[in-house]
Order: sequence, then structure tokens, then C-alpha cells
Amino acid sequence: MIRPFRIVAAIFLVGAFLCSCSSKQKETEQLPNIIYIMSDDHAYQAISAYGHGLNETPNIDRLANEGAIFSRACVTNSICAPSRAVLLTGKHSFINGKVDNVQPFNWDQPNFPKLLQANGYQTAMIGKIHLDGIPQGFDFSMVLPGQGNYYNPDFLIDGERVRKEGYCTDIITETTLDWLKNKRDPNKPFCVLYHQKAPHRNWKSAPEYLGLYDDKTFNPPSNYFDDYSGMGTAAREQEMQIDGHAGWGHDFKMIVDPNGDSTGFQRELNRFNEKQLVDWLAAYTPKNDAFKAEYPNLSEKEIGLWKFNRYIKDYLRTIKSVDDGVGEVLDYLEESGLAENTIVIYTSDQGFYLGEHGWFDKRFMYEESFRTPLLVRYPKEIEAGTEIGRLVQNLDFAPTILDYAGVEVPEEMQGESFRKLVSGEADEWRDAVYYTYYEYPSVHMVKRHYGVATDRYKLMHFYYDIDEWEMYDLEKDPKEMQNVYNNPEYADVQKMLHEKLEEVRVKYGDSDELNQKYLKAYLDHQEQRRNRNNN
Ligand code: SGN
Ligand code: CA
Repeated sequence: MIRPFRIVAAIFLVGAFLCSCSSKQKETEQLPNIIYIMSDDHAYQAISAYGHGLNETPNIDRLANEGAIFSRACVTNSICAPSRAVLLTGKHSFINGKVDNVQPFNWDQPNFPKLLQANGYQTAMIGKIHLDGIPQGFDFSMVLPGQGNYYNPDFLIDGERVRKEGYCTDIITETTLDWLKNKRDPNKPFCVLYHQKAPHRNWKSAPEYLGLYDDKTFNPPSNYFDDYSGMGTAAREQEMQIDGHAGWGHDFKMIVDPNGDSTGFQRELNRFNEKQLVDWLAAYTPKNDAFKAEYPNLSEKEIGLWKFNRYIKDYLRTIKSVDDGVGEVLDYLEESGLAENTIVIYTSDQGFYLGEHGWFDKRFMYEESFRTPLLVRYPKEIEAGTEIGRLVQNLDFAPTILDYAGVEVPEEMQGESFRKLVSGEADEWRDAVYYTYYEYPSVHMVKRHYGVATDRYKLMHFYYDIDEWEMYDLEKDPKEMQNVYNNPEYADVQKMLHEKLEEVRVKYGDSDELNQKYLKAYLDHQEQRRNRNNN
């Protein structure tokens, strides 16, 4: 005979077992939070985890040490606003319509934050978005209008313009932390887009880092004095040389140039408060005076090297504040117990030239601006120290984030979720990516082009006012110094790349007709602007 208390005990035990299972299940089914950190123009060469030895970014490096680092993450269109439109929509520029910094962006189209919201997420957008109109898909938004300012910037808070005293990078970090700590609903999963303006031109450092690297001399990349003899017309005709197109005032922070002429930089200091101005002048005046005293005796090469140093130091100083902010956010996740269940992504809207080919800026499909840094930490799924060398693209962010959040990825999104790639479960991955660039004629004069990249090769077509092909073998020529298009040794590769290019253009829905359509819209827009200015 079974005694009643045994039956009760058995029921209790089974019940307790079921209960513990379902609470475990609940735990594993808990939706992850997402912190998507994007800076503006942050070259992978300036993240110490990438091993270039330029600077130290201990906090961003934590993501690589505790998660994954991608060595061949790239963008579809290496310029700011289009990159952000691709991030939000998961569609190529020629499909979402935001092909360059001047065309309007249609916020009414579907985007991943809207889909997260519809699935119970709380969302926020803090920092630079560079897309006109009130951001859609966010419970809270505080964005810089356009490019924004480094010092005492204006913000649009849910659409209302407010000036904030202080340094832009710090304000964006503080606002993000405040939202995480005090504003969000702790019962909902969250997704916050934490977007820095830094290290965008013109690289104004925080007051505390104005003297950082003063005691150091940086060597430029080996192709800093490139004469472009192995490249094409587009490389020769750009306007983004540090030693050539960067200005004494705006870029090199001189109020009076070495020839004694006013640079106009003084005007940029009007935004500073008294303390900021005093600190700024105390830091720059002695450096500028010392250079001007030496200037008459310097060779052209020495001046070129000085310019590189002024540029890279200012650029890296702004990154120091970005890295500090990442550290504060990661510390908060640890302290609050959120770290385990929060996916942290660090990336940039594109890469940047740190003197390679003599350049600053981006836009080209050459490696330094085509690629972008990408680091992802998610302890539940990603092993510490993971390295991913496959071609992932900013087109993949929307589908990846939706995948992690358990939201069905809409058919119309063109990227692929890299969730399984990074957790080590994917058997297959793409072998080619597609690239387009449209903003020409414009600042920096990088010609219109499109192209295809595989793990080893790249094929690009520059069009509109030229018709030139370029092809590079990244294994033999990682710095892309020698165009091998029409080199008979590469005849088979060239044929293969043309086929691949055709394949990706068909796959994503691009064509010469679309290029003509966007070209016409761009030229019309320029003409309208000229007419407005003349009237
Ligand atoms: C500004 C910069 C350019 C930069 C574009 C686009 N000039 O015009 O150097 O290429 O933005 O950058 S500056 O006078 O503002 O410094 S983007 O990141 O917004 O695409
Ligand atoms: Ca940018």
C-alpha cells in the first residue's frame, strides 16, 4: 500500500522539479538586451585589439577579449548618413533611397527598432544619426542635428532643440547611462543605439586630453607619400590628402597660419565657454608657435610629417573619450547584473584613412574605408576570444539584431543574420559582398563607383565622368597599390569577378538604370541649391 504522505511528497517533488524547469526555461528564454555602440569615422587601425599599435583602447578591447572581433567587417556605402540608413533598414542604399548625405531619408519605411518595439522592446537613440526628420522606432531619442558640435552641442530631444553645456562624447555617454539607470522600464528588454560623433572631423579633443600624445612622434603608414602611379584616375583626383587638402585652421587648429594669414579657425572657438577657451589656447598656442618658428627651415617632407602628426594626435585624442565612455557603460552592465544578458556591439559607420595613400576621410571601396571595426560581446553565445575573418556587412546588423531578439526577419531585408557565424554554428557563409558609392561631385571629390569584394580580390568600376575599372589582389597587395585590371596573369580572376559582380547586382536589385536615376536626383538637387543661393 502506498502511504498518502508519500503520494503528497511525490507530487511535491514532481511539482518542484517542473517548477525549476520552467523557471530555468524562462531564464534561457529571457530576451537579450542590446547596446549598439557606433562611433563616426572610427578606423579599425585605431582600436588596439586590431593590433596596429597606434593607440590603446582598453575598454573597446574588452569586447574582443570577452567576445568576438571581426577582421573583415565592411560597409555597403562608406559614408555617414547612408550607412545609418542601411543599419536601420537592412537594405542597400539604392533600395532604401538614402544613397548619399544629401538625399532625403524616408523614416516611414520599416526599420529594426520599430520591429523591436512591436515585439515588446523599449528602444532609445542617443547621439549622431545624421538623418533629417524625427527618428521613428524609438521610445526616446536625443540626437545631434546634422553633424553636431564637439563643444556645447545642440541636441534634438524627442524633436525639441536643446543646447547642452560640455563635451559632446561625454554628454552622449552620460545620457545613455542615465537612460539605462533611471529612464527605462526594467521589466522590458531594451535596445539602445549609443552613437558617438567622435572621431569625426575636425577632431576636437576633450579638455582633459588636449595634451595627450604631446611627447610622442607617430610614423605615418608606408604609403603616406603615395604617388598613385599604380592606381587609377579616381585615386589621383580625390581631394582628401592630409598634406594637400587639409587646412591650417579647420584641420590643423591654427588661428594664424605659418605665412601669417588668418585661417578663420577663431570663429570655431566662439562656441567655447571661457574655461574651455582658456584650456584650449593653453594647449595649442605653444605647440602652434613652436611649429611656426621652425617652419621656414623645414623641408616639404618634414612639413608633411608634422601635418600627419597633428592630424593623428587630434584624431586619437577624440577616441580616448569614446573608449572611456565604452568603459563606463560596460562597468554599469557589470554592476547592475545586466552583462550576461546584454549583447554589446561596437562598430563605426565606416572605416577611415589614417594616412594610408596620404589620406584622411573615407568614401572609397579601398580597404581602410570599406572595412569598419566590429566587436561583439554576448557571453551566453559567443566564446571569449572569437575571431571572425568572413565578410560581414553593415547590411547584416538589422537581421542579426532581430534574430537575437527572436523577431522574424522581414523578407525585404537584404542582409543575413551573423548570429550563427559568430557562435560557430554556421556551415555556410557568403563569398562576396556588394558596394556602391554616389556622392560626387562633392567635398573630397571621390568619384562614383560600385564593386564586388571576395575574401581575396576586389573589382571596382568608377563611372560618370570616367569609365575605369580597378582590380586588386589583397593577398599579394594588401595596401592596394597596384591595379591588376587587364593584367593577363589575372585574366581568369577578372572573368570570375565580373561574373560575381553581375551576380550580386542581380541579387540585390541594382542596375545602371538605378545609378542614372540617383545621379539625376543628385544633379537636380545641386542645381536647386545653386539656384537658391543665387536668389
Ligand atoms: C563634413 C566634413 C567632411 C566629411 C563630410 C561627411 N567636413 O562635410 O570632411 O567628409 O562631413 O562626413 S567638415 O568641415 O565638417 O569637417 S560624414 O561622416 O558625415 O559622412
Ligand atoms: Ca562617418
